[in-house]
Amino acid sequence: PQTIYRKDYTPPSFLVDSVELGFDLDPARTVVASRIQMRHNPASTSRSIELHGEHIELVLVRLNGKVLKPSQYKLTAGMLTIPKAPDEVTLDIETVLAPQDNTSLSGLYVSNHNFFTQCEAEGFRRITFFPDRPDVMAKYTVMLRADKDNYPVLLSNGNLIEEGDLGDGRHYAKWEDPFKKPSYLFALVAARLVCQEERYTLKSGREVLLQVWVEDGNLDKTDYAMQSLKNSIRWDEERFGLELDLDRFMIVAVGDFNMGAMENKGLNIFNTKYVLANARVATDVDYAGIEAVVGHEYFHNWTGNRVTCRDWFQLSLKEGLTVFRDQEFSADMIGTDTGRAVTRIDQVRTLRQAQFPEDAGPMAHPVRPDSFVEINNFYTVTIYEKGAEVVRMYQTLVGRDGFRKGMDLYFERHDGQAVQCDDFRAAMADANGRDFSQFERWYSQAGTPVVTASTRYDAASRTFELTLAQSCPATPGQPKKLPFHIPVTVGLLAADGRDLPLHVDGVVSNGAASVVLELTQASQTFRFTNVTELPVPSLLRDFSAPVVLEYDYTDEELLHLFRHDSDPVNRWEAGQRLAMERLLKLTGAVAAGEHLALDDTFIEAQRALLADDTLDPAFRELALILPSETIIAERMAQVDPQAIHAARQFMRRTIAAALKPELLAQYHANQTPGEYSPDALSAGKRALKNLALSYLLIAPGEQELALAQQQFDGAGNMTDRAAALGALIHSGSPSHAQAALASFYADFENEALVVDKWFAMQAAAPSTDVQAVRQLMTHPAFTLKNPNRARSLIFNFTNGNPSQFHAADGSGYAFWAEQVIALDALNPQVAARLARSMDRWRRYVPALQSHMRDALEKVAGQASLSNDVMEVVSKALA
Ligand code: HT7
Ligand code: ZN
Repeated sequence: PQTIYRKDYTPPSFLVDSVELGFDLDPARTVVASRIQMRHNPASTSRSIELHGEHIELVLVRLNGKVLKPSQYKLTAGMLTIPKAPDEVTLDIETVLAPQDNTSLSGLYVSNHNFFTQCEAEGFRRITFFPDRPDVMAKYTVMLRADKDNYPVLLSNGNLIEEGDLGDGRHYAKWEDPFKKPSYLFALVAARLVCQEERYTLKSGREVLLQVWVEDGNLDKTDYAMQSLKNSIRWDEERFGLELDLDRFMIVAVGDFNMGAMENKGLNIFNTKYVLANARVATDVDYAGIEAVVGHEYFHNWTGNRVTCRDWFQLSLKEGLTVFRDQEFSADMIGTDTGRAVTRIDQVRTLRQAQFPEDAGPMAHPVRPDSFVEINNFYTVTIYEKGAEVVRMYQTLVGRDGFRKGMDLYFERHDGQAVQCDDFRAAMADANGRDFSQFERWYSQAGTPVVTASTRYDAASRTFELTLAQSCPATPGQPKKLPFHIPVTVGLLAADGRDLPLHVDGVVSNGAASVVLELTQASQTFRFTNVTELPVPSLLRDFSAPVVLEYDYTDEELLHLFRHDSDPVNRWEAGQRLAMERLLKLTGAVAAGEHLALDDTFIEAQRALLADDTLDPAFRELALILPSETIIAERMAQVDPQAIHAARQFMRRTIAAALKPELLAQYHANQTPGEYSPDALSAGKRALKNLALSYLLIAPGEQELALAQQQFDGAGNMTDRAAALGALIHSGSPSHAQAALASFYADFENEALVVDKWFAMQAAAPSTDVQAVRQLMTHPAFTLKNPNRARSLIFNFTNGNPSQFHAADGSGYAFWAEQVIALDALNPQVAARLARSMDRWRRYVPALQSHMRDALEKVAGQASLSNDVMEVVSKALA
């Protein structure tokens, strides 16, 4: 496969002014006619028109009215090239495709008898020949023709300008998008669907039509998506002064989808998972996901659509920024400081669980990569989540108002353009009079920086010195790194737990409780003055940069922070550090066959936190969750998954036994009677209650089993029902678990998203071995073709059940190889994601490593492997 380099970027040879597309939709044979108005781009030296195209049949191409003979163009595997074209060109192109055979879900495809498109990143070339690159922006007019009975609804981007009957049982609809857009934002839907719709008045007084389209039978599950859309529109007006630019905004839900959702202009297409919700079928986590993804796609309308990417190396320009925006939206929707902190803690957990491992593995890449083989492999946690952290750091450095000024300038300069990450950085710098040239390294250098802190207190002069040193591990292709520009937010706690007023030499601090220090050199010392007593430093408050912070805290200091830190993120962090130290020791003890023990100090701190009713239940729940097995593994030089699992289980069992009365009390205190509401306070209560339940069910007696069974039988919402089912599955009582699983399936077999949960919970249970997963694959409801279903069972096993996936005999890896190969034949994008489960194979104990290498080599040795999977496995093996 060919590697594409950022440095090789050249401007498009021809620009496109307008595109007219005509679709005669038929699942077996769809005919697409396109008329493209092009003109030569003065910025290019080439006179050849280059049109991407793949998996489609070219029927005809006409240039300025004349049919071209095959000798007048070149047709290779992925490209149609017309040499020596004149300045102004009208191209007519006809292609034929078979959407019903398209299992890749990229381009035009059929899902449950309906037509959908997915064009990002390079799906448009599976529909027609076109310069399918984001820096070619054009106006689109689209004519859809299809059978009226089977496809009563015909949608595309922009405004509906005409519709009618064709007389032969077919009908048509013509759509026009008034905005120029890149081809990846094109979409169509031809389907039997129904919609919830509402007229909504923007702040400016303009009225817009909002629609949420779903399959018949799902209209009782669209309220939350609609509400989230309205909240998103209002939030973007208020926080960023950005208004919806269209008269009509549509969301369409589809059951077969490779990712979460897609921001096509005016016609967002969503995975059903991020649209459908009611109390019966969706959990609190599902509701939060819907709010975040509806917001995310809506916010793309400005950050992504109005201002788009010059090339796919700039992907984080739109994705990192839009994730940051959806994170801020979700935090603002809760509205309280602790609510905001809870969302921040969740973001930190995701980074540590997924992004830090990526940054330390064979697929590590900068936020703005220098090369790729398959762009679909670069929709990563680094581009999205680390990209969002990079955007967040601007806000930390220039403040909220400064950030808004930077955004305003970005739109003033670049509305309607396809630009680069550097343009965003320049807008932030220029709007705030800042020099962000060193900040560029966050875009160009991969790897997670390590910041090592050391301190010195001098009582006589009342000074406290904080030395921060930074380094960054080597990553593929980048052996050496230069220092980053890192904002480190710091507070100092007094013995009574309060924040000391801060005065730092050379930094404007004015006696504040927190100060943002800017670490730009390899090592720097900051001098705090007038420090009246030996403080406990609270470092990297609010997780002010995506780094690993090392500081030699004593247990006493961590306990002090855990009890008192005014920054809830660092309060949580202190608890995680206390737990992690113990988990690492316990893991060592398990491996050495030593006696296991957990100290009272830790347990008592947990007890106090659990019972502290002044704290938000959502915060207490997060503070009680131990670092995951994956996060523990990242801290070990050689990973022994069985030892980690045993150590973590021991700790959970010990906590459960010691805190039983408190857990029971919290279980009862945090009930949420009455009508279900997904609001943050109720969801937090349920989370704490259900965490208590899961602890109580670790080694349950009859009473605890009865409690879980009662909750399962009587639950008025899916959060409580699924939590009870999970607790029963993990209880070690197969009879209870099997009965509950059977009744759950019987109740929800017609709800695809709930059946996904049913598979997922079993896949992640430590009692489920590879044989059991194979058995579940024979269940009539299982299919590899549906990405949600494949993820629910297979990904949840390989990524969510480490002690079984890493079985000593390598059977988990052999299973992985089989599934990657099988999936690759259907859907390379999804297969390549599964292939990533083996990224960190070199860190495992030697016996496992050799099984893992065998499995990787088996996949790599397959004939006709997709570029997607080939890139992942060859980088893993390199
Ligand atoms: N921008 C969207 C990306 C996306 C996607 C990419 C590749 C293959 C399928 C896809 N579906 C959606 C989603 C987003 O970030 O909003
Ligand atoms: Zn996005």
